[in-house]
Amino acid sequence: MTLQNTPTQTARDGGRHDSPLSHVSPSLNSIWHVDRPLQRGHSEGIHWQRNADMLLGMIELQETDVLPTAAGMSPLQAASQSVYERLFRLLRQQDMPHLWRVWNYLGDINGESHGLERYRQFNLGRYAAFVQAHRDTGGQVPAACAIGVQHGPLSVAFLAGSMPVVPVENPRQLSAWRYPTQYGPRAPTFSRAALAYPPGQEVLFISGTASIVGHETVHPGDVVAQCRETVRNLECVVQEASRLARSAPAFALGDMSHRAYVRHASDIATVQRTLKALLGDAPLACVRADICRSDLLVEVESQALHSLSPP
Ligand code: 3EB
Repeated sequence: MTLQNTPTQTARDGGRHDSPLSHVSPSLNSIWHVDRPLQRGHSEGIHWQRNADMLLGMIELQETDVLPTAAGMSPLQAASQSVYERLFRLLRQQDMPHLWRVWNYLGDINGESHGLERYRQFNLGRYAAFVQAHRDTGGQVPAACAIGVQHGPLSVAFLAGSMPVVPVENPRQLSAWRYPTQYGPRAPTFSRAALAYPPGQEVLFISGTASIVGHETVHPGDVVAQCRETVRNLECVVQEASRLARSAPAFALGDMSHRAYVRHASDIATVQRTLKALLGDAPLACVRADICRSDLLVEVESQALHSLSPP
């Protein structure tokens, strides 16, 4: 059983997953290959595919299709809670308990309504669903990204497995689940990276990583400096992941594949050039998207697959 992820657009046997953003750019189309037959289904509003070891799901929910369940709750908060409640119900029904990696895409992420930025509304709903499902909200949490698109439904893709991940934090950054309330009433529920274990493999998922040191944005307004700080953060997470990893040799940024989300289209060439110089020949896709803090101009997510030698 091997897992492969290629940035191509060609579907092969096994699993194919079109990212919610694949209509925006083919480089956002992520295809996971597995070499054993998959079972497919649709339940809880989620399209999913699974084998014995892991499950890949995708759900889209229109905010107008969800009724807020409490006074003052925004439609996005209600939709976010509903998406994650469905996700956790599916994982329970499928006996696939461990959430590995989540890709969250929401419209107008920095917009404000109900007295709160929409990303912060999303955090309220996500957090509530983790609590409702008796899940850990700090420590054992999945790797993730939360990215803004211009419009469209709340779209969440996820990978889950029969085996738990080893969460990885970044010593240069406060764990996001410990962020103080200046970033919103509920902290985001994700780890800086996760080591996941399909049979015979070790997969490193690095969450969306940005120019944040401690909990503060550094270099506002300077996209090149933000790129450099982001790479320093990636290096630090990779080092921490390698310390916790079972596979050898250590993970290295130059052997991973990367995707950069860039706030301003006019910065894409600069980001491409700056990151290329720091990441070498590693595959890098740059796409336009909004980032969850309005002062962040760029965010990078990365992944690598190692095979584990048999014991
Ligand atoms: C940060 O470090 C940048 O809410 O799931 C990165 C990765 C970010 C995931 C999420 C948010 C999320 O806080 C933002």
